[in-house]
Amino acid sequence: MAENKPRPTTTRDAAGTEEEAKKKAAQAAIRLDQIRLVVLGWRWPGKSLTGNTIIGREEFRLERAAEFCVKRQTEVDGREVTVVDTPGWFSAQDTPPSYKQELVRGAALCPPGPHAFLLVIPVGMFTDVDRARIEEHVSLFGEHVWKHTIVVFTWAEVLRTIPIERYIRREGKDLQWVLEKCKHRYFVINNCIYGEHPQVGRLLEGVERLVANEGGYYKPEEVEKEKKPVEENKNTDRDVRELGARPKQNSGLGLSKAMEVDPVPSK
Ligand SMILES: Nc1nc2c(ncn2[C@@H]2O[C@H](COP(=O)(O)OP(=O)(O)OP(=O)(O)O)[C@@H](O)[C@H]2O)c(=O)[nH]1
Ligand SMILES: [Mg+2]
Repeated sequence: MAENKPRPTTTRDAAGTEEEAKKKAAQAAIRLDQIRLVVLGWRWPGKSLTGNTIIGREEFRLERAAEFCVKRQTEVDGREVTVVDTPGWFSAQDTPPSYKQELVRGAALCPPGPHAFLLVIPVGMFTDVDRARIEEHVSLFGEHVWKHTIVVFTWAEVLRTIPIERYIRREGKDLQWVLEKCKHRYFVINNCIYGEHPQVGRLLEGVERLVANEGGYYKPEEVEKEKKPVEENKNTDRDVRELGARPKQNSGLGLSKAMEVDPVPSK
């Protein structure tokens, strides 16, 4: 029967297969045996549930306002994956110093340093205050943390058929500023899916590409180096000494910068 005959390979098919093979080879070349992740975000956007989705089990408790970091490990496709869940920062008031200290401790819980920080943002209204709070708290890890950060969107089911790109455009400059800081690395996670599903593998491949592009993992000791010029020039206050770099002032959008790294594919 005609439909059972092998299809003649066209130039286009061959080019497509070659492209596919190249992609696979490139991904295999940057494959890591171990992946260390720190999950960040304000309170209640789904940090712990995202951790559970990655681990594939209910390991992080979905209790409200967790105060301490929790570390869990699993194996995904032959890789040892470590996930550190952190306390969320406060949205409407100052985050207590003890929470900030615990947050910063998260990076030290997976020595020699996390490969990526997953900044969890729930799909919904995103304001200038959200942006400022993210900047303030992510900066506790030093400016170089942005090179290792991927935005992970939760609650994406509320978008129904709206593509995430349209949501990002519609939310405007504040959300776009965050994505620009992360070189447009983002991933849409479906926290309603547990266990075997290719989304976790795809997220980990995105982390591997980040590590290849940025030249390694996040090194906590670099925060000290960043702090030095500030300490030499100014009398810093107690919080800065205890917690790392001082939160920056808003520093504009810089949206004209070209996309340097492919978005982490989310589908
Ligand atoms: N429908 C839906 N529910 C979610 C999603 N992510 C999280 N949730 C729910 O939102 C609530 C908060 O999730 P958690 O993972 O505990 O949030 P968290 O960020 O760890 O919260 P804190 O530790 O208190 O800061 C829980 O009831 C979750 O089941 C999502 O993507 N979709
Ligand atoms: Mg939690």
